[in-house]
Amino acid sequence: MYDINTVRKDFPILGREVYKRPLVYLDNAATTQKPRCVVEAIANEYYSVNANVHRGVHFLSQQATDLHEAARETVRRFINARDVAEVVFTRGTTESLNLVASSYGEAFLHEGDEVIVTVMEHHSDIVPWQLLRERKGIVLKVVPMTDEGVLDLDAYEQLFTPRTRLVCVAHVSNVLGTVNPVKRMAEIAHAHGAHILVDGAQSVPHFKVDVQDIGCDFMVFSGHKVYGPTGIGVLYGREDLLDRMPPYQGGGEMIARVTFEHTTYERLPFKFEAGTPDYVGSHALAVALDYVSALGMDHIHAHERALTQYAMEQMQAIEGMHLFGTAPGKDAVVAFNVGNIHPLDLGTLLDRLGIAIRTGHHCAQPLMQRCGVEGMARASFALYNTREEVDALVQGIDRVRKMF
Ligand code: C6P
Repeated sequence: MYDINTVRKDFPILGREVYKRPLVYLDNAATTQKPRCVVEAIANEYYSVNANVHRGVHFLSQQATDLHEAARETVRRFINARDVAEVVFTRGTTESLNLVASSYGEAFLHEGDEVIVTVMEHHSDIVPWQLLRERKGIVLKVVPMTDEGVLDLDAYEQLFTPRTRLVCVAHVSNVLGTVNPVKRMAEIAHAHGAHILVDGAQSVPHFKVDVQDIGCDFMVFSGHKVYGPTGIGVLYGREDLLDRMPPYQGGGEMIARVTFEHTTYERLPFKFEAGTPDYVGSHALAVALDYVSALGMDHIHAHERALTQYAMEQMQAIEGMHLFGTAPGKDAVVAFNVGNIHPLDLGTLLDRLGIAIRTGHHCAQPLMQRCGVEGMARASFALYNTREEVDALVQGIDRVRKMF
């Protein structure tokens, strides 16, 4: 049984007040709060294990290395990668995407080659490809969507040419909550001889993501959005591809042997992990993944889907409400505007009621342009949010609306 009251007790911050009101934290797509076990894992490692990994022969270094490599295995299991060689630790989704753009771009992309992105991508899955376009003259193509926020799969298929090399798609939109059909999109990409990268920043925290089942070539996510610490993230890549890609950065950890004449590189995944890794972060991420696994990703998903549906129903009834993203099966994110109220005003006034939401372009300006707005307000849910919090949001929005 998924007992929300027990679950909430694991997150001390949820008990605090802001402006003398109970905190209603609905900005989970930006970052999630951390359960006690994750915070304690960080403190305990610094208190009693801390040493640099992969270098020392001494006890602490070996213990820290064991925790770091055990974390890699936890991630592997969590996303069902074939081998730990396919799990690269990075600073987060953004660095993972830049790593692929830089390294895959170097190995596989030439002038005139095409990369397909979608209209609902986050800037971190657009700008690295634009930087590559400036460096290498690749061509960027964009999958359009319907007004409901559903990708147009016919249009997607028509974008492919013999020069298409890679597709990059958000598994779940951080604005619309649309769950994109990445498995089908992978089949189509592969049928055209292209690779596919799935941005799992907004899917990994909400439901089981199985990279082998999806059949993707790359998948990226951030630790801090899945109850882990900031500064740690993951790049999953198919081993044969990672093997053929050059290092992203040079330094310690990623080399086999260095002379002034010639350097050879470490085996996977270390080839992509130059410098001291965030070994405390990786361990704490593993603790977070174990935490959500123990709750059950299916339970978390069911809870959040029901909450999202409830929020959509309640919010729809508010006068002047415009909801963005009404795709069937949408997940954990509700973006909206109310009448002519500027989203920043809405967010600021809700904040005074203790309700934390995000406002603005959500790092998806091309999507804002597609929707014909400068910005939106956005509530996003996590495993610890309740119906009462949705009610507080709805009442809060209504109260703000009446002020205008
Ligand atoms: N979206 C949001 O409030 P980083 O910052 O590297 O952890 O994640 C970047 C990122 C990439 N892809 C998607 C789909 C995302 O949602 C995000 C982060 C946050 O929506 C911060 S802008």
